Amino acid sequence: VCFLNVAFAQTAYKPSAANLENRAWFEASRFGVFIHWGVYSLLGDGEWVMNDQKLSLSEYGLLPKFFNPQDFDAKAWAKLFKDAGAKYITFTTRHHDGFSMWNSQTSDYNIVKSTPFKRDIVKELVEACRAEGVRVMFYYSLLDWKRNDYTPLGRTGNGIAGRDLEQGDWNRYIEFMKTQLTELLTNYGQIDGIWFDGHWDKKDADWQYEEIYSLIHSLQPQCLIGNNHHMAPIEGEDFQMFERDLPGHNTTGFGTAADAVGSLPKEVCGTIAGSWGFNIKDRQQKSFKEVLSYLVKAAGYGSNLLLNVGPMPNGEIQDYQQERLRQLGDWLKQYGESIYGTEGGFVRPTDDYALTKKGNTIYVHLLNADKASFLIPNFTFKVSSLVSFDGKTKVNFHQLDNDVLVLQLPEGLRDTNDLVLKLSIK
Ligand code: FHN
Repeated sequence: VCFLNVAFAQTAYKPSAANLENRAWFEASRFGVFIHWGVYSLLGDGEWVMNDQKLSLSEYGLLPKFFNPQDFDAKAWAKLFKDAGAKYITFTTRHHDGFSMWNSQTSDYNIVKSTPFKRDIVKELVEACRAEGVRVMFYYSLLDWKRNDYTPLGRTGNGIAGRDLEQGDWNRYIEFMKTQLTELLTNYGQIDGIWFDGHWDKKDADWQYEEIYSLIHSLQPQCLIGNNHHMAPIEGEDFQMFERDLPGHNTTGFGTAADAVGSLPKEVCGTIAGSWGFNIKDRQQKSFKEVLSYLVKAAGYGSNLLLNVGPMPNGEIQDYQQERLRQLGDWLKQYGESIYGTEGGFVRPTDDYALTKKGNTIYVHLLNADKASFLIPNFTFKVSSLVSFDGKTKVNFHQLDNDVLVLQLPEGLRDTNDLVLKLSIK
């Protein structure tokens, strides 16, 4: 027993001081922009096009030859993200197609060596965001549809013609990923997070996370690790992520049960469009109210929102997606204090309201303020005053014995997107 304890103590992950500091920064940030962009964007059918359209490796391999996004302007993107009020971005350095968006030395299958564009997009984006004070995290796919050494244990992508299923070499694949992660964390300055995805393709494989995670933390101790494995966090991870669903919800089928929501910083990722990568059949565009509610409810759960854009093949972000980001930015300029640096999770948000807290102030976000009164259950604080966000209008309230807070909105105090009230507690 003693021996086991010692062994456990040696391997248990203890985040460094720099890492803990970065977790605090991350939690206070509340809003980031996710970017899905790669050679798949050329076909305008989402980032899964290779798998969905059953393209062979040689067919898909034609795409890099045409990837030449002449209108890509990293500085303009970075300014847009800054204006949106985003504190960080998470960029797809490599999605499931295995194509690297930086000048990787591991193979020629990358932006610099096999496209006419020849520019290191990761480098340009990192530099531009840094200049705007927007931090950078890297999305990195564990799943790979191209490499032969990935295949023998795999499932997804086995239908892709041109892969030699016999040639698998799992350890070589892990070594390859380590080399790539080392490049990403050595050549681009401070990177604040690695965002893994694709674990679910091989749930039973030995992903060697202990080694991979310690490599990341040894290269950059502050770098936060998250893994979209759709499970409760495992040893070595620094934040917990939720795909499309709010923490503890499971409308997508791969959501996380309420009891799997842990105490690490949280992040919900979601789209402005229907899909992540550029899709010309984009019929599920979210309105401003929808993206705002997403952000506000995420904050009400004590979680960040990582809101995705899918830039076009020419390097531009679609107008309506830019517009949503700017609308959020304008809103955050006015109401940011009710989102950034707040706590959440003390009252479960609904479609009608979400509550955030900073010190003795609670921000009550009313998402359907065309109603005249609201009942908020499980409200255990004692209220001393309740006013409109600008402090100019008093709002009537009373507290029932069973911890229900009753709000009565005066005529004229309405906001169809999100009416924010300020409540002081004793
Ligand atoms: O398969 C990916 C998908 O393309 C996208 O990257 C999302 C983002 O969370 N993650 C995966 C699905 O779980």
